[in-house]
Amino acid sequence: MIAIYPGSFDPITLGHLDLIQRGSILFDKVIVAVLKNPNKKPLFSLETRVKQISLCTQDIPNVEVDSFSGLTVEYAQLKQAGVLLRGLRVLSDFEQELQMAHINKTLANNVETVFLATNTEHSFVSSSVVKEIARFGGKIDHLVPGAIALDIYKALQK
Ligand code: COD
Repeated sequence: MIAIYPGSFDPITLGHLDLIQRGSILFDKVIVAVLKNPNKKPLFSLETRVKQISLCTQDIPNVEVDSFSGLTVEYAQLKQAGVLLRGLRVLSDFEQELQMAHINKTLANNVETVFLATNTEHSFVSSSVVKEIARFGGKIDHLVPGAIALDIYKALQK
C-alpha cells in the first residue's frame, strides 16, 4: 500500500520526520508531498522544501519526496495511493484533521486517511513554533533535523 504524507513542511520538523519514519514501517511506500500553495508566503520555496526533506529522509529507502498542486486526493489517485497519512498532536489538530478527512472521503471514496498520534517527545513541535524561536535567535536543534537548522536561521535573516 502506498501512503501520501501531504503537508506544507515549512520547514520539516522532527515531528514530521518521526511520522515519516513510522509511516515507512507501516506502508510499502510513503510519498512526502509538499503542497504548492499560491495563497501562502512560505519561508522556503517549494524546491528548497523538497530538497530539505529529501536530505533528511535519504536513509529511508521506501520514502519519496515530491510536490503537488490542487487537491490532495487527486494527487493520491494519480500516484495510486490508498492512504493519506496525517499526524495528531492536540485536540485542535483532531477537529481540523477529522473535517479534512471527511471532506476528502466525499471527494475520493477509495482514499482513506490514517492518523498517527504524535510521539510525546514532539507533541509541541510545529513549523510555526520553530520559526518563532529561530526568529529570536533561540535554540532549535531539538526541534528540527540537524541538517536544516542553519538554513532556517539564514532564511530568517534575509
Ligand atoms: N507530530 C505529529 N504530527 C505532526 C507534527 C508533530 N509534531 N507536526 C505536524 N504534524 C502533522 C500535522 O498534523 C499534519 O497532519 C502533517 O503533519 C503536515 O503538517 P503541515 O503543517 O506541514 O501541513 P498542513 O497541515 O498545513 O497541510 C495541509 C494540506 C496541504 C495537506 C491541506 O491543506 C491540503 O490537502 N491542501 C490541498 C487542497 C485540498 O485537497 N484540500 C482538502 C479538501 S478542502
